[in-house]
Amino acid sequence: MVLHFPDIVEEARLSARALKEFGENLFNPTVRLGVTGLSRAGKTVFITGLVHGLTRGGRFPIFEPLASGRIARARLEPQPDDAVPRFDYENHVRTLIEERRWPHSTADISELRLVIDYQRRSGAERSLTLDIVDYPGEWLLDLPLLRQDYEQWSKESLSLSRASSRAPLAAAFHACLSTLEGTASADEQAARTAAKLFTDYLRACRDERFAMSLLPPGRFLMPGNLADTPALTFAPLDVAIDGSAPDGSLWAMMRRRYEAYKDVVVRPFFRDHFARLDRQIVLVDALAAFNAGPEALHDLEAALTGILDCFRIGRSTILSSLFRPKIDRILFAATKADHLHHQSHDRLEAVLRRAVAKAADRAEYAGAAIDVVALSAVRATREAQVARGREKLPSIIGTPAPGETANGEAFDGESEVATFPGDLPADPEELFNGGFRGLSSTASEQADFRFLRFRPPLLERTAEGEPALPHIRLDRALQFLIGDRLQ
Ligand SMILES: Nc1nc2c(ncn2[C@@H]2O[C@H](COP(=O)(O)OP(=O)(O)OP(=O)(O)O)[C@@H](O)[C@H]2O)c(=O)[nH]1
Ligand SMILES: [Mg+2]
Repeated sequence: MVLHFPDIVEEARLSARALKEFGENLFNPTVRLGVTGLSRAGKTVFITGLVHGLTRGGRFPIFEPLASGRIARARLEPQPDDAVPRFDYENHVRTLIEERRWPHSTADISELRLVIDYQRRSGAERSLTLDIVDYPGEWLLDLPLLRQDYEQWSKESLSLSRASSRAPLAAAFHACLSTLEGTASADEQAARTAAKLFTDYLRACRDERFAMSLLPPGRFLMPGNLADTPALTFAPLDVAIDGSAPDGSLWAMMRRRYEAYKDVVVRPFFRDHFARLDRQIVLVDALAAFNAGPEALHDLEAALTGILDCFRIGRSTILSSLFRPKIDRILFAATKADHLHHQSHDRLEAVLRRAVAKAADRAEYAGAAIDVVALSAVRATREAQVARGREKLPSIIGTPAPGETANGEAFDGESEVATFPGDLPADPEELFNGGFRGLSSTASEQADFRFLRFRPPLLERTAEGEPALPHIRLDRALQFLIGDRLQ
């Protein structure tokens, strides 16, 4: 493998920091847990539910250290990284519990430190520090760019944009592309127009209706303070994969900016965040993909493979085995399982397992344990059997958010409804080969291929304050992610 100079510098920085953290870890055992997922996957709700449950002694029967009473308490403490925004936990709890609204979208990285005081199985009193890092999955999907040069990336992203499901969304960009000549002289306006149309295409792919998952460069859709910088003003061009860009050409300009994107965005993310994680949970809104159809599901599968490859990239591109990225457990979680009756939860897990299977084999080989769970971090529904004629249908009951509609009825955000959410197929293959026609309980011709959005649950206050938020299988996730560190 050829190591480029930036990689060597990167390696030195990583090693220095890893050594420092190794020393700190000896005195103060710490687990850095990465929480990621594409936008709207459920990251903010997951962290809020998890921290709320841990700090208030929620019902976590499968999380052994808590269930067996060995956890004395969990408390928030100031986080270690001064330059990373704090996860706005208190506000999110208030929004969920008092306003019964879901928290707003959060486009940036954030962090929260939780200290868990517990008793070892041997009886000794200990503390484990859990640093939870919430970062957008779009950033993670950028990591493969580190292995690609501009020409390779152009070829790959153009061929993706020409695939049948995406080509209609990329029509305007393709029209622009056909007017561009890579060897023509560099032109700022041409670069800006191409970058804008390329971004529009990426945004259209992400649209809920299509729910496509594979969209690097991720920062194009969430530019933050990099908006309008040259590092975000480039697009793929039809150029020879082994050719070289003439000086002063549009191609050379795009190429330089693509490299700048890696320097300004991707490498710092790898160094400052990704390489420091010990454990990782990847949240997936699999239900949205099911409802968008098999193409979205294949897209999701490709994105999951890409994500798992990122964990491998980390391992294989870093020189020293001592300081390589250390993620040793990866959990894939299908979120929002409360949209289904519990009879379908195992099926939801089976589909996700099928989607990560191929890639998981390889990551396991690379030394990380992988598991899959279907969960709901904040459960918004209850279950009931609803009679329809002679049949009893396994249904869910919840309060649809104001403005939601079903079968022509608009909901006011106050009244509860019972709906039959539909079953997932017993055989996951049906979802992948298109045999499955969506879960919506409305007739397929009027289905808008998505679920009713329910409000967060109404909680009764008790004498000790608010009760823990209800959830589904959050305890199983915790047991896998940190159970072994609390023995
Ligand atoms: N019913 C239900 N809905 C959920 C659950 N978790 C998330 N949602 C829904 O999914 C939406 C997105 O959840 P967030 O936690 O904000 O997702 P995110 O990944 O942080 O999204 P970004 O900040 O936009 O990247 C919420 O607004 C809810 O509508 C859950 O456990 N149950
Ligand atoms: Mg969020």
